[in-house]
Amino acid sequence: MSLNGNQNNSIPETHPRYQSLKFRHKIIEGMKNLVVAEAGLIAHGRGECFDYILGEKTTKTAKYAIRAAVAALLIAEKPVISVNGNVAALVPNELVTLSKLLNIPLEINLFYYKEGRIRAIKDVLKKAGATDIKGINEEKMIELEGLESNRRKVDFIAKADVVMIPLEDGDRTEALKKLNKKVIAVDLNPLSRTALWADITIVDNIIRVIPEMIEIANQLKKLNDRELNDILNNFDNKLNIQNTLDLIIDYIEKQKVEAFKNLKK
Ligand code: PTJ
Repeated sequence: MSLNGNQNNSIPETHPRYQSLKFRHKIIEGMKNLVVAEAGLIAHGRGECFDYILGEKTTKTAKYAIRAAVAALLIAEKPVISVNGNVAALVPNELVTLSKLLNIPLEINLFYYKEGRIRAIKDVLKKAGATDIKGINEEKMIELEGLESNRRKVDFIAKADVVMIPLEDGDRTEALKKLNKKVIAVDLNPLSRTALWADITIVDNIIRVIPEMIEIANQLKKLNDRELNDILNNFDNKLNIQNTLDLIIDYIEKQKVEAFKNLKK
């Protein structure tokens, strides 16, 4: 079987970068269907670059952050997961599974407004089985204080106490923090403003994060609030980001030797 982005561009499964190319094509298809913004292609490329220097795997620091994130979502009174175009294109089914498992609504929230995008994303989520989708009725939206971008228009997020924001640009984390919300970010760039401002920063690819969260949620659902709070209180986001940067440095150091080992010249 092969992957068809378009008819001139089929990628065999044996291609050494098949997995990465498969997700690239999901983003390209998403852009053609209005789900993904044009800038979403560039954002994806930036993510791929950071993923490379993390070794394209879920690191132990990402696992700590994922555990803390799931604990925070389980303890929360009004949690919500914000969904943008890239996330909807990459992991719609997994996102819906997580949302149902934790009983958390998904809220469509876009940086790049374009007529028809909300509907296109809603259709993708519905097709994946979502039943609780917020952010689809413009009339019900209110505007977040201190934010100029289109992301200021929110629905359930306005009332939420914990907001998970995968693949976010710049300034919304800051605005959410000023409104006393706990923010969980998923961002492959450990030094982005979102990553640094969030309470819990998962530095990993969303395509691995959501399946891992599903697995951890199944385990943590059995714990009581005191045990969940212990997980949360033992998590230090600043230290975890610093440790992630150390892992990147170690990985690059190793690659100075390893990268050349398998080359048959
Ligand atoms: O659909 P919209 O209109 O809401 O727009 C979505 C994008 C992603 C285009 C918009 O939010 C944007 O421009 O984001 P930025 O400023 O490019 O930031 C996205 C961040 O996500 C960057 O730090 C990337 O490194 C990171 N990123 C990209 N792909 C992934 C990722 N992080 C985790 N998993 C990925 N697959």
